[in-house]
Amino acid sequence: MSQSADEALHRSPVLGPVVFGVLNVTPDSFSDGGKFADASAAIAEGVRLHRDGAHVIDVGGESTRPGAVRVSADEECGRVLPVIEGLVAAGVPVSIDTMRASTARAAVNCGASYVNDVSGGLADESMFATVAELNVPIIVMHWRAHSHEMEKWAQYDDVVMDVVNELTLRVRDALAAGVARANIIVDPGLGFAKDAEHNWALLRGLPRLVAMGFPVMVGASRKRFLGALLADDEGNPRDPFGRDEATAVISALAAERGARYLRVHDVARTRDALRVRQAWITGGQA
Ligand code: PMM
Repeated sequence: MSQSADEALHRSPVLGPVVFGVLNVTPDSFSDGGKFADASAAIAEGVRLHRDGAHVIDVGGESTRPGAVRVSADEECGRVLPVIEGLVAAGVPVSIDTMRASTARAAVNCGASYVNDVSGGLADESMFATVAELNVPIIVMHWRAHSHEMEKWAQYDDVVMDVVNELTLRVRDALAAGVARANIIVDPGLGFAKDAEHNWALLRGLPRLVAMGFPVMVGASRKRFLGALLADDEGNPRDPFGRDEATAVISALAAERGARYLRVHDVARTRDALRVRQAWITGGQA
């Protein structure tokens, strides 16, 4: 997608947010792990998500689920680069979900047009300088620690204020490294060193994140706090695939409160929810 097309999409309150379709090329992601470990199956899934209405496919080769251990850079690149090449060849815009500058560079060289760094530049000190040089948009997510130890960092005074303050520091470092202001997207990082209460507070406080002055991405899709919300009478959490309607509702509500990017697994349901919102705004006019 060209920069101008993307801008047209994410600046219009009527057309609504840019939708990123999640494509985890990992054996162990919490909701879709293992399904797309083979490159051709992953490419076919990315093309399907694009047809469902994803503007961009977010390709990740390293699981970030709570407790996950890291994979090597070679392993990560071996997983994602063939998939990115295949999607780009099929005309599908791609984002690379990585914490490594070297993987980001290789992915952009293969045609990826966004870098999605869940560590907000903290895991690899050369990430921001690399992205500045590559001159692509970067999602700077709020993050405190790697997945194997993030749960012990889920402590906040006022989670919205703390996340805004910490993201402000990350953005400051990105700008200092030469990342263009127009290339910065921020993300509260739902579920990353956050429990359910923190996630709901961040969604409720979304306008305070929007007030930072950067487009905001929300990634609530299939996350554990939705499983807990939708638990059965015995308290068993809803399984990840049963969380897609809840995710779609969050997509519409988040768009209403100013989110400009949504990262979801079930693109079709989110696009439907956004169409309902659009019809609501326009009174049903096309
Ligand atoms: N969540 C996950 C992975 N990458 N990227 C951004 N920007 N925001 C998120 O909330 C986010 C992310 C974890 O979810 P997954 O295992 O379903 O990909």
